[in-house]
Amino acid sequence: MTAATIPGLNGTDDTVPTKHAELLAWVQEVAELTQPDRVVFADGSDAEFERLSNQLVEAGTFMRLNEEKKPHSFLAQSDPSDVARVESRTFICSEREEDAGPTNNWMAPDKMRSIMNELYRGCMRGRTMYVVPFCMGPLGAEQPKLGVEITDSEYVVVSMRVMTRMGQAALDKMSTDMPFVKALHSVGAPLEPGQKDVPWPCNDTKYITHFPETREIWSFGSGYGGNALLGKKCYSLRIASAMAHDEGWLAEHMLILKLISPEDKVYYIAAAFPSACGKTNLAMIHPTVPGWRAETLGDDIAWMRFGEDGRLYAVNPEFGFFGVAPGTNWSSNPTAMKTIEAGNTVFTNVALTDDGDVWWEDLENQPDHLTDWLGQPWTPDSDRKAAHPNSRYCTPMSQCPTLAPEWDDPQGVPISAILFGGRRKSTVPLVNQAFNWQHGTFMGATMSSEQTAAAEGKVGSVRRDPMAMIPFLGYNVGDYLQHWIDVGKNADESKLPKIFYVNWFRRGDDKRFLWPGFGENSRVLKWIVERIEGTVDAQSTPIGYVPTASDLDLEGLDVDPNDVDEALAVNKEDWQAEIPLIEEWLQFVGDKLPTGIRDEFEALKNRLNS
Ligand code: SAT
Ligand code: MN
Repeated sequence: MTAATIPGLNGTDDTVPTKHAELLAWVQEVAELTQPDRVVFADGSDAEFERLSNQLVEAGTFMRLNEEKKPHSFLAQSDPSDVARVESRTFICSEREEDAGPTNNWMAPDKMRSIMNELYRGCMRGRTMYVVPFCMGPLGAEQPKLGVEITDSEYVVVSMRVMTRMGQAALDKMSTDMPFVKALHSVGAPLEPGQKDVPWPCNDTKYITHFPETREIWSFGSGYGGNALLGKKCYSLRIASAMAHDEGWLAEHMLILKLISPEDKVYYIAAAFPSACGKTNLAMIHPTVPGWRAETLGDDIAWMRFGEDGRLYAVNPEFGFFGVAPGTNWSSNPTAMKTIEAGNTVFTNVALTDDGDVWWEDLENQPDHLTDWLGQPWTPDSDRKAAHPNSRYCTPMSQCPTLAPEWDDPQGVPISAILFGGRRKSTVPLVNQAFNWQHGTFMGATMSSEQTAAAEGKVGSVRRDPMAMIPFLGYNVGDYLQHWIDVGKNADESKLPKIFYVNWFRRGDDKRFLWPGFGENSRVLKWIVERIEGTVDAQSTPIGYVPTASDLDLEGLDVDPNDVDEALAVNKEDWQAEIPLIEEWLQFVGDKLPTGIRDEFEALKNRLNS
């Protein structure tokens, strides 16, 4: 393949920076289909970031923030219709419908390809097509997990540079024939000659589609977050979960946290909560229990494989944080604030202050006047939010002051505990330990949470979200749960992580939170570590092992002891009321529901009735 066969190629010196035949053929095919004015290979350099961010400023997509307050940082305001993942437009296009399962939208791959080929035809006219090589997880891995995103969005290119190991280094790993995930993205807004662009091009028709068998992603119409930064949910969860199923590992929606005891003993913990339920806050926790320290390895995704010693090792495939801004502040998460303030941060849909800084709900020092995320004047009297509830900061992980030194180690870190959790006002206690791996899998399988703003849908309604993976499964949920059970069966259970279920969000009669959360969650983490070490007690309840208040280190905690008791209570009537809801969910999973999960459900009912 020569440069001349790629229409519009306009790389740095008009030569292609790779000899990877399959990649070049694909680039050519996409360029012929989408008809961009230019094709550029992204190299991931500082100069490229500079050039593209200046271009975005000129186009009105980016606003450069006050250099003293937020160095080298930008604010983007999206089209008001393009603000979150669109689950109703997200598809798993496996050959057989049953392989996508009851929780995913499905369409036959051929049919989807023909619909999308029509949408893609000429869709990059008037724009530049970027070829963005990237690697999920450390570049030094024995088998680096490579991908290439083709996109017509500069916003995506600069965001991919923050969120992934992007550019020439990833391309070099691909050599001439390494397999890679093909990820095609277009905002779907071609420009006629002379037509002026809008600050946030997108299309009312949106498709976020995955072909798990061929490990491909095709996305059209949206420029935001998980819809467009295809290394994140699309690759690292939907496609990777299918890879993990085939290859015997786990691709999970989990943070990775390092805890260090006063005796300097290290414990790594992975935790799955749905989007916008505090994963980032827990990943950056400042323990309030004296002598305990914590470091951060990841806030959203964990890939876990067995090491030679039989333990489960986790790596974070990402390179940056794409965190929810509202609620983040100097008291809830000072580490995130410091990471952001170090600069190089892209904000989307937060509010702009009059002196060129950003603001969002719950951030300290609320100004008297702002420009809100829609570009309208805003004052504290306004009856709408200044920042969109799913507004985000996109910031390099390397700037995180609590980053664990082993964060880029291809070996990963051995996990001692897995936490599941969600947002529940009632029923679910502060913490609860599974009896064993299969019971823990059942806990994860029946996880529930109140809907947040991270996806379209009614905020607050309870939905089942197994392992916080419902929106991110690349295959049938029944097969997925069986895969979890099999992982346990094939392992030495004594070396497997212990499984816990937490709920920081339980409320009392007057709706107040029963547990203060944030740094005080370290008291729960301490109990978890002591359970791993076998040095602390728990009550055996019908739902699992639950501490009493006296099992927790509550020294210096300023809360009503009755609240702690209430936060820990396992109320049989509440759980009996939960049974039909779990039943309904298991029915929904259908034929592929593993017997192991059914058995655990029967055992739970028996324990509640005895
Ligand atoms: O928009 S993203 O999918 O990247 C973030 C999230 O929902 O967790
Ligand atoms: Mn997430």
